[in-house]
Amino acid sequence: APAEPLEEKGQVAPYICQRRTPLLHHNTALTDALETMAEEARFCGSDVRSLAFSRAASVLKSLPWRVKRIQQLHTVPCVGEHSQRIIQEMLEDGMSAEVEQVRQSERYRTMKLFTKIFGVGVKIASQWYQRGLRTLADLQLHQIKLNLEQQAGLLHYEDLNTPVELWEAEAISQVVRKAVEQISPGATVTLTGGFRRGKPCGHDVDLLITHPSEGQEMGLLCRVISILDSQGFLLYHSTHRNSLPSLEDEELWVSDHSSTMDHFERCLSIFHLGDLAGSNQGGAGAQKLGASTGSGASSLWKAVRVDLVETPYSQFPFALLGWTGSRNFERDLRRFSKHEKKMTLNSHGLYHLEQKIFLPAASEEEIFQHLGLEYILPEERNA
Ligand code: TTP
Ligand code: MN
Ligand code: MN
Ligand code: MN
Repeated sequence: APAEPLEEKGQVAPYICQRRTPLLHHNTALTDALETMAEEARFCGSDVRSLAFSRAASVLKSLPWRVKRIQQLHTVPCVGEHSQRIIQEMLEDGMSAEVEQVRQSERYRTMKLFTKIFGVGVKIASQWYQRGLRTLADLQLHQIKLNLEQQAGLLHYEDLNTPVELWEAEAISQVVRKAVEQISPGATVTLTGGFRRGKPCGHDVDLLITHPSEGQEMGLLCRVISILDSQGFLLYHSTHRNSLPSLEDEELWVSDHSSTMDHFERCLSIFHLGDLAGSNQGGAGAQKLGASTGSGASSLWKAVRVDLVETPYSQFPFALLGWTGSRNFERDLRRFSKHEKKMTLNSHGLYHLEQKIFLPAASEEEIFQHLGLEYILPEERNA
């Protein structure tokens, strides 16, 4: 066995952003169980409980060794009593009766089914469950009113719940890049989200659009969307024009929502990934995009969720850091900034609350430096 790991001697840092969390780790069975509990708590509207399970799962992902005895966790932070009970059950029996009971419960299964519809959150799913709905067909039977987003989500339910592969994400990035360059040479398209963290597949494609001359990015997203639409790539899109407020307005940085604020122009869309019948090997996707005529057999094409975001160049490093995730990593990064550094961090910038100054950055590395944190690579942010 390797030397007794440091982590067993109380060396695990309390904040996720102070730790390296790889995609593949040593405690998958335990973290799957804890994440089921976190999801179940979220389905019940217990966000605090959900966060506790989520934090316990995150810390186990960062351990460079496999947990074999519960005593090994005594000096590891963020593992609460209930999480410890689940872990103990798993270590002793290879499974947790409590987790299995959740997984088989009608409520959990139904909530899972409904929240997997694009545009449906815990609140709506919960209402449907209360009304006695149990299947997707029940939505039609009960003539449930759906908004456009949810209608698209239901129509493409299967496709949107089939993982998006890296080659598909790259093919879509390339299509967007072509449209962007056509409108504004010099503008760039960056693949972010889970794929930037090294995930081989994901639930959507997250793309950031910017232009090196500040101001040139304005209106770009809107025009890109209209080109893509006219080229037949879009099955659904909805643009949110959150006009960018002046960052000089201090209220933005001191309010309760300052660290979750995201005022970028953005588009939630569903792409039509054409003719997948042939090869789906690396890189070949780009030429195949858009090749089908649309309403045909689902085996010939696939619907893929794409998030498009337009950002001014001066805010790009902050947007990149904010959109790379994971959500758990982002949450702790912002919590650390506020509580340990008296700074507000969001996808637009970093503001020192006591000195009342902005801390500009030209790269993610500089943001970590401002916060006094060691740089964590995107691949190490899979908390
Ligand atoms: P997601 O696309 O939801 O998650 P992901 O890319 O990590 O995982 P998956 O592979 O399943 O797609 O979110 C990516 C990041 O975008 C996440 O860290 C939070 C950020 N984000 C915002 O900053 N604002 C928003 O409104 C949304 C929806 C996401
Ligand atoms: Mn994503
Ligand atoms: Mn996304
Ligand atoms: Mn389809």
